[in-house]
Amino acid sequence: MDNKILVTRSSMPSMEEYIEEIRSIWDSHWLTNMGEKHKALQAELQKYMGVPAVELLTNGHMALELSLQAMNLQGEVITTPFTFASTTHAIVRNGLEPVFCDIDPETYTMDVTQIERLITDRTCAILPVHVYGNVCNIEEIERIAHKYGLKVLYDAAHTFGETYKGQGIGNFGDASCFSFHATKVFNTIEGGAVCYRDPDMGRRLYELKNFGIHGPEAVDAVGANAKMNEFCAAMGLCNLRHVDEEIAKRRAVVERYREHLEGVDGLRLNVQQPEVRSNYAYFPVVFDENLFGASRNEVMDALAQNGVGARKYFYPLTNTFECFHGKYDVDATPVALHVAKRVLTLPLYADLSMEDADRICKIVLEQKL
Ligand code: T4K
Repeated sequence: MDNKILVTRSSMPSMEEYIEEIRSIWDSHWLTNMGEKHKALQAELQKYMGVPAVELLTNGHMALELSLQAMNLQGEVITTPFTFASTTHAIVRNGLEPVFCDIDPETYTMDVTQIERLITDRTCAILPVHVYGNVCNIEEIERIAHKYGLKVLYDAAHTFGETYKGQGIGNFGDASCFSFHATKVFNTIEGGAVCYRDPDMGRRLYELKNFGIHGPEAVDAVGANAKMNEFCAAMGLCNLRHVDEEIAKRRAVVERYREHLEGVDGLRLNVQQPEVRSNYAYFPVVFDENLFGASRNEVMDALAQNGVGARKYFYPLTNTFECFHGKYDVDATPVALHVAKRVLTLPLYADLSMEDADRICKIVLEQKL
């Protein structure tokens, strides 16, 4: 094992705690298909997230894909290219057309002033991303969706545990999709969830995640298999006990980074949103080479030479992916392109030591001319 620092490191309970949690699985031999752990995690999460309903799934991507399918949409979906591949792929894999909206230069979330001009008679939904845990302009998105009769599905993969104006972040839009991947603030190894309000949405999601099976002899719909298994749910039950402490530790790292990097010419640190209780999911820094004296790539290389693995989340933009063969006009989202070319997310996880945070900042600042 080397002592490299990677962009993140999975949170894990003690081995003893996990073994204690999974012990009953050896008694029951019940490994998957909505067992006791699944039921317990679902109930715990509903409380913790402060939402009316939550459905557990195998991962955040299937949460997005099946939510779009459950909404029974056709046509165009307005979304952002400044995101992980999953967001755009979920749209395309549903036979829907992504229409890319530019991003706001402060929050990197969808620029709501650009949405209305992208609406056509084929638009059926808006799929914004609370990227890095930065909350979208929820009120304006609701207003536009209401005015044009559009569905709203939030990609909330980065926002587990956040609140906006005191309400759990899963309460907005028609549904919100969360990722519980190993790299996230809260993980179930692999996993995801959808928070929703409409019971019909819940019924449809359940069908889609379990082959459309309604009873031993009743298959009423064509569904996939996207059930969370008992070992993943058990990991979630353990991690949930510690998540507040984990978020507090992440916050301390973020504050340390800010002490070193705030106010440095040519560095733009992530926005702090007063009405959001943050989960400190990511620490993106946007480098202005002309002011700072070194480019994002030069800083990334310098960090790598010192065993520090920062990442370019989110470069390249999804609308430039090779799999789309130049189908989308990247010049239509100039702010997203500008940020994607300059952003670097620094390592961030609960157990990152203050000494390592200091060392990372020192390497970054040494690149400054
Ligand atoms: N929407 C958005 C906006 C998302 O960001 C994501 C996922 C999704 C939807 C889809 O959710 P999921 O279907 O994944 O639940 C990672 C994650 O795999 C992905 O979940 C995440 N977004 C994305 C932003 O990051 P990679 O390709 O960068 O992961 P990887 O394997 O390079 O890991 C990054 C670092 O994490 C490693 O350097 C070390 C650490 N790590 C990784 C793994 C796999 C661990 O500490 N433990 C681990 O088990 O995509």
